Amino acid sequence: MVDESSIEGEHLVFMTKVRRPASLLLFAMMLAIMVPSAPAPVAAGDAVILTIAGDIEKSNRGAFDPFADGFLGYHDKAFKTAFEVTAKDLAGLPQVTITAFGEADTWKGPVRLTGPRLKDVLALAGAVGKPVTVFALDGYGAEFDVKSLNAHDWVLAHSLNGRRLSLGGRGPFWLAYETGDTPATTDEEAKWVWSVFYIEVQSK
Ligand SMILES: Nc1nc2c(c(=O)[nH]1)N[C@H]1C(S)=C(S)[C@@H](COP(=O)(O)O)O[C@H]1N2
Ligand SMILES: [Mo]
Repeated sequence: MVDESSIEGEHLVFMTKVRRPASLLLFAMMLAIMVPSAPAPVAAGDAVILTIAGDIEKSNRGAFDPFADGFLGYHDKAFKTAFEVTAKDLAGLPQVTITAFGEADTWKGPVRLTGPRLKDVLALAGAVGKPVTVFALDGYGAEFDVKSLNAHDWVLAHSLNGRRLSLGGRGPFWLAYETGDTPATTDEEAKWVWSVFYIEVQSK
């Protein structure tokens, strides 16, 4: 049998002890050592997940830096002017969901892709009405003149069937447009760049 009165008694003694200022301080110090602060999330909202460079009107970072921009350097991308886009920036833009169907043999059927419109993303950097080249992690790039940018409602998708695109999958972004259930031609799909991480803006 547990004697409840004695437990309560001990508890009271403990409480009176920690209420003394010196003990309180010691208690707080011990807590700080014992309880580690929560680790930072892997992908924080302020993580840069896309860089837009070239002939842009808004810039929020310096020129290409061979140290800090190691992966861009690996791809021989150098620039004077660029705009860093964070996950939070993109989350603040209107999100659309499209049904996209490609031709390549890996496709089993149409998929749902969700993300902001490419034009809204480009507007963040003040890159409106200019040709762009969209580059992927594997080095693949597709060029878009203004006409081809306006020919479709291009979506820079971050999610596939409601799941965030992964690095190693087709993330961080996949460029596509609405096709409905009729697959795009291979020529069209060649512009559907997946694993997008860098956009170069050309002068008009
Ligand atoms: N990152 C990246 N995106 C890409 C490609 C690529 O090689 N790398 N190929 C393009 C081409 S030519 C086609 S037809 C489609 C389909 O590619 P998949 O067969 O690799 O799915 O993706 C397009 N997007
Ligand atoms: Mo292709």
